[in-house]
Amino acid sequence: MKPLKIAIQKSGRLNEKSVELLKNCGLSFENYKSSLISPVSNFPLEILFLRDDDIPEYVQDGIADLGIVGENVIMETEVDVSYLQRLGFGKCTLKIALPNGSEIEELKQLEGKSIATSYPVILDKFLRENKISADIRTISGSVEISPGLGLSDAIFDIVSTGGTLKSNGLKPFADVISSEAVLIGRKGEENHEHVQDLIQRIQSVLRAKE
Ligand code: PRT
Ligand code: ZN
Repeated sequence: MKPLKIAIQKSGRLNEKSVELLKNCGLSFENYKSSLISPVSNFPLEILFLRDDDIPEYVQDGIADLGIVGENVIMETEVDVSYLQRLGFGKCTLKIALPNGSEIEELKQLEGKSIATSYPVILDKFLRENKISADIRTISGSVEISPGLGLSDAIFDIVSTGGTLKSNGLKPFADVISSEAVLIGRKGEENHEHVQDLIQRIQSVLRAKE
């Protein structure tokens, strides 16, 4: 039988915890930074190391059967995948933040303002739900410096400790979604024997941590 494929982040905030989780499940594999694919020697599984942004689509399209990625990335890419298990790491909140001196006090005062973000889909949905029409400026990184440069009135970005907001003269204003790393799977494959086996191993690792 063909081995399953699980996609995890190649490098970045979720890489180490994803590798640790799989190792704690008893899976034996090499974690070379240079390789994009690593076979597991004691389970019918291969590990694909990818940019996190690509993981949801790879799983939706069946290039990978499973993936470990932040919920924020899944929501932003609007893919159709199964949520199999919350993993308890990579926790963060996506927030709208304002410059310290901003006169904005209520959500509706964002009407007509510009908001810089790397998450335009999630922000657009939130603004629509709140019947606010604002100018979403999509930028790929360093969103926090945008108000200081006069490029936007507000930002919408990932926050964990809030230190980055603070050091850029920004303050949290509205929480939009909270996120953590989750195990996702291709639709229709949830009951595959090895998928179930892996979910059970992951659940017992998580239980042992409680
Ligand atoms: O290279 P690749 O595309 O794979 O990685 P990436 O650079 O897109 O993502 P990465 O590694 O930065 O983050 C991966 C995932 O970790 C995100 O999609 C979130 O689900 C999750 N996560 C958890 C975070 C944070 N916490 C976080 N703090 N992602 C980003 N941040 C940023 C935050 O925006 C700020 O700029 O880290 C900075 C520090 O945050 P504070 O609030 O602690 O100062
Ligand atoms: Zn990314």
